[in-house]
Amino acid sequence: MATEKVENPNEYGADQIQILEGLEAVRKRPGMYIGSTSARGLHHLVYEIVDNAVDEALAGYCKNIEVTINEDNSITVEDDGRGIPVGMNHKAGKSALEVVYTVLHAGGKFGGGGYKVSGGLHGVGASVVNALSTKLSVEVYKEGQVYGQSYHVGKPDEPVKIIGTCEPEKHGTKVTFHPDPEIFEETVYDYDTLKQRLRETAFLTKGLRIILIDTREDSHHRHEFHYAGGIKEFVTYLNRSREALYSDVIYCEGTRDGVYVEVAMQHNDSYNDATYSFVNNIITPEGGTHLAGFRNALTKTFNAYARANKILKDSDPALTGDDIREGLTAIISIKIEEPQFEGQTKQKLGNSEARGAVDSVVSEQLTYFLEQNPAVAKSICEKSLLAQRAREAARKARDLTRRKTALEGTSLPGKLADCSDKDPKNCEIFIVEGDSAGGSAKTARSRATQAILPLRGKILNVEKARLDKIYGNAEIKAMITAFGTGIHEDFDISKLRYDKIIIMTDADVDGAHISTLMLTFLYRFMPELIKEGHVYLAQPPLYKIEKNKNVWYAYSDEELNRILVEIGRDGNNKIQRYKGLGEMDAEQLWETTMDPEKRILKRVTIDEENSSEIDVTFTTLMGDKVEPRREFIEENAKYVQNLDV
Ligand code: 28F
Repeated sequence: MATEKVENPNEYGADQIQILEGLEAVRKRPGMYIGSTSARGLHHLVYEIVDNAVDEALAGYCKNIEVTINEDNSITVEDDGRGIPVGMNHKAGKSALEVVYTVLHAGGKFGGGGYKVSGGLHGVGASVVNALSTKLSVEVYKEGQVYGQSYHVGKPDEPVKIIGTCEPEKHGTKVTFHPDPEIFEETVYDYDTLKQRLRETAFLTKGLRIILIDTREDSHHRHEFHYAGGIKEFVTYLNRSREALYSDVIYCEGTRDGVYVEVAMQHNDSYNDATYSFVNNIITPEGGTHLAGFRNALTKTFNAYARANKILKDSDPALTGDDIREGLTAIISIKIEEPQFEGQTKQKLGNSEARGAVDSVVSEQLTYFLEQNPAVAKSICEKSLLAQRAREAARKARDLTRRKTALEGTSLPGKLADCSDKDPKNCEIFIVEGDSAGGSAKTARSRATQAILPLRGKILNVEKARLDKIYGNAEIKAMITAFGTGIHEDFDISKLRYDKIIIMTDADVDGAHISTLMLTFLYRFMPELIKEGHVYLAQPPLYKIEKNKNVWYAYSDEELNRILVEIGRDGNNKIQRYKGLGEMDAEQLWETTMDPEKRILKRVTIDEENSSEIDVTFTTLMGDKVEPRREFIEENAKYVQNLDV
């Protein structure tokens, strides 16, 4: 039963054995506690510790949290809260501090049974972080004393003791941990990943200041996040690359049935719904009862307002939720004692009381806001009416295509060179920029399993177009019919005709732009294809190197240099820089980019926990505002070198 040798049974009671077994369980199945042991899990360690400090902030005692990436990739988190209690916990027979860091808390403050729910343990993860760290040390500042304890792989080196003194006014907790490289596949922290998450945490906890510092060599950074307006400022941030429809951010707040509800929203001139919901500061990518309550309140309240003010006549059909949410950016954030997460990935809130609480708070306060701000109310109603008409036109266009396909059978687009294998699992489709590259790809392909769909020129920017126009676009129609899945409410991933959708564009500025337009379309209209891992980017080579009848291909400048060093850089190499796919003949295209045995493909992924940031990226890159785009590209130059401003 015990996994530890016990020298003296009087020193180690049953409690301790259980603790060791608990931490052993964490090391055996780390995925159960932090989701994964990839880079994602590595970053989760930071969030677990920060969450504890945030809880102290929510309790009203902590105002500042500082997160430091140390030179050796260990992490230090310090807060100015009350400090974890250090006194004796009589039940456990040791300091409360030691209990927090060594006992695997089964339930914790917010329940959840010790299992990972939607990316967090809700402030009970200190012992988990400890179990997954080679070394961890914690210090508590209280009344001029510094208390401390250190651990190796979760086991205390010594009991909690006073290790020094500090200013009598100083109070708080500081933790440093070294993630165990035997557990994690990746032990290098990514500054931007932490930055995005900590910014989001600061938005969700108004007034809290979070400072992130990178002290590693060659990557000194510092960011400070502090939002007095909380989620109101979150909405302003999300809309910063869009034109807002009105200047106010609408804000509702209240507590019902023990559920604390906060909602902030603002419409912009785009056509997308960018609503993000959170429970206890954790994003719920699949929504749930809180989101349902919000949507119900929104639809009900706007219809009531539009009818009462004769914006909708008695004979007009009601506005749908989709109409009202066109161009809406919203944050719904609730705090609840015992969240119940449902669905396969446990990302959907199930508590029924949350539905009523959000509905009631939003209905009441939104009704009041609309009465007080008739100009804002009118502009939202008018945008919704336009959306209603566009949706009606789009529906007619779609019905027409549906009827057509019913009559003529599934007619695939004329430009598509389909593959002969009928089992989608074996099949892939290349979306190719330009007719000439399309021609080479058609010659090069393996006919049985590879289909080619050439697109002419730049595809429509769906970020700037309404549904009726989008459905009318020939290139988009061709893709939708080729994929076979349908779209929106008709979308059915089981009808997908290809396992891989491969975007193949030139390795230059225009090619990067076309890939981004394609990804924008897929992200907005068929996100499931990306989430399920069906979307890829082909990687054509940048250079061809020839020497003595031998041929090498290089996919980056570094690779070119490596090859040149290997084969000797002399007058006998002939280096060719590819400008576009069209410059390769069919054989070269096959060898370098299409042959499943040799090619490089990049799979496109969505980190759902970061979805608000992905949304900001797309609107910034594809939207109308030039200045935020320029800034974004400057800041992210290393990632988006190829995008034109
Ligand atoms: C760098 C990470 O973990 N900060 C924390 C507190 C404060 C209290 C607390 C934490 C007591 C026994 C559960 C203090 N005084 N930062 C942190 N600050 N935990 S974690 O209490 C935890 C309970 O077990 C605290 C009075 N009440 C609570």
